[in-house]
Amino acid sequence: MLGDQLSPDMSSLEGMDKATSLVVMAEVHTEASYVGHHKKKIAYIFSAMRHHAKALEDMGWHIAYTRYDDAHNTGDLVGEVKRLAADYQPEHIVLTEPGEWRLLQAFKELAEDLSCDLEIRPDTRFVCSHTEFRSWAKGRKQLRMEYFYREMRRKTGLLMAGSEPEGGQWNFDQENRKPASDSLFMPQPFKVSPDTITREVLDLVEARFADNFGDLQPFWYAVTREDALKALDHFIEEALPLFGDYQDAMLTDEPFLYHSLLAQYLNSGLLSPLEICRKAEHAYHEGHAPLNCVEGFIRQIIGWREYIRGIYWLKMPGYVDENALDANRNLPWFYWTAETDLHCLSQAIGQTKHHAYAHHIQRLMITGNFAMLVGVEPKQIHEWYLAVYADAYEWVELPNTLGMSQFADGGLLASKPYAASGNYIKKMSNYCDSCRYSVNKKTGPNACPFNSLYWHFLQRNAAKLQQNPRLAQVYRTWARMAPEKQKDYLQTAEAFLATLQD
Ligand code: FAD
Ligand code: DLZ
Repeated sequence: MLGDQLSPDMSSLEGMDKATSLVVMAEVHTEASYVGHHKKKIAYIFSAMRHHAKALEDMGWHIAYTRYDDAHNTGDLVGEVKRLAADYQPEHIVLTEPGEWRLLQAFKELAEDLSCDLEIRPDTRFVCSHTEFRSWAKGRKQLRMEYFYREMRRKTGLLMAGSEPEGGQWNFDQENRKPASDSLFMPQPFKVSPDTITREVLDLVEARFADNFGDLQPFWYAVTREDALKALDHFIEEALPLFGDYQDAMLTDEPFLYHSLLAQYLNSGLLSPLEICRKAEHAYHEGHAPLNCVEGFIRQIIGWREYIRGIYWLKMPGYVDENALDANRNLPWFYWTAETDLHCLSQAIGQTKHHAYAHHIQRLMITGNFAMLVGVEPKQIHEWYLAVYADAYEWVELPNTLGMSQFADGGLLASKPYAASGNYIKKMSNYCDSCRYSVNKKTGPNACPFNSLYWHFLQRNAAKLQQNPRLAQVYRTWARMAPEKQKDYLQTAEAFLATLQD
């Protein structure tokens, strides 16, 4: 049972006899170091694993749990299975398929080596199976989330009035995406005090991962299913009624706004997608939360999350190497320190360091947008996102980064690059008020760098992007610009790019 398989109803346990089976779980060096994970992410996974092992034991399962510092720990998941298989001589080993391609390959190779049978079962915690996604995608010229999402609504019956969508529309986004005002009441996240198990893990992480990115303290995540359910109830009660309205907003020193903070619980298995969506749907039927918010929230989970997973398994293993825009700059060093005078970046990266969390628009339109505009190599920014967020596993992080935020798949996932100048940031946040750069200035040393980088990006990639119908208007604007103005933009961007340190 892997570190993100912490659900009570894993397919690997189905039909197994508690009396004769052994559940194997292992904290291992290779998983804790394939990228330099945030300290909080490691602490979260290890503590949730230890709590889950205890919960399974309380349910009557026999557990072989390898702790990170155990003398016999081989340091690797495959190594642990081999070691225990040699000790226990099982007739049969059962695994729910890993969420990451590299681990699935490793276990398939292990199966060749073992003297007993290794059965890999589908992960039934998702709404859409691999086969179903493949058959939906087959033969379509373009894959678009919106149509997939409608299928998932029909399949689950969520927010359906018979065969029609509740409220007569599938999507209420035109009512969402308002900028937030800092006078709004902000709900605080659900926080749990570390218990003895978590405190032991925090000591371990402090000792063994001292040089990893991020602040370990304060640590307040839920690490049990019971507490994750409380976090879900807290979100529904406090934040869901305004989730949609302020989904895309950003405010200085407000890292969470009306977001759920549930992705890490969902991705590691403490919560299931359908239980979350059913509770949100119930809040709508009870009159507690409006349709635009509940529909928007449910779409993120049965729409985006499932769609992203489908793309990952459809396109791996080649997907990770895609680089459609031939971007090759090293990741700027400030992504690890938050020390930059661009206030929006320092806010998004600073809270990432502190909480291992940033919400979607910060990931997409601040750190992702900037990396794409300056031309960071997709693999480097992919490894950064995989390392720094508590909810990051490759199956969900990679398509979001490579496809949605960097356009490195050439438009498979997004119909146009999510490139934006400072204007977007000004509209959706109050970051620009506290920035040393002026968002209203277009060129020169005091102008918001996003303004000139935007045009530099479009000009640099014109051969690849100007045929895109969704970019026709911006390329016409560029073509109509006076040559002196174009030169100013490009020179301002070049001067800024020359200051970036990796
Ligand atoms: P909320 O805003 O409250 O949304 C509710 C839920 O919807 C989330 O918990 C999540 O499960 C789901 N969701 C929303 N958007 C997406 C999406 N695009 N893809 C998948 N699920 C989604 N999400 C991850 O779970 N893990 C990642 O490693 C990850 N990496 C990302 C990298 C980039 C560059 C971008 C642009 C997005 C990434 N996302 C990732 C998607 C999204 O940003 C996070 O799911 C969200 O910010 C998590 O915070 P939350 O739980 O408060 O989400
Ligand atoms: C991310 C992670 C970490 C940090 N540590 C472990 C671990 O020690 N043991 C484990 O079983 N899983 C861990 N994981 C999760 C895996 O790296 C991997 O991302 C998922 O299992 C993929 O489905």
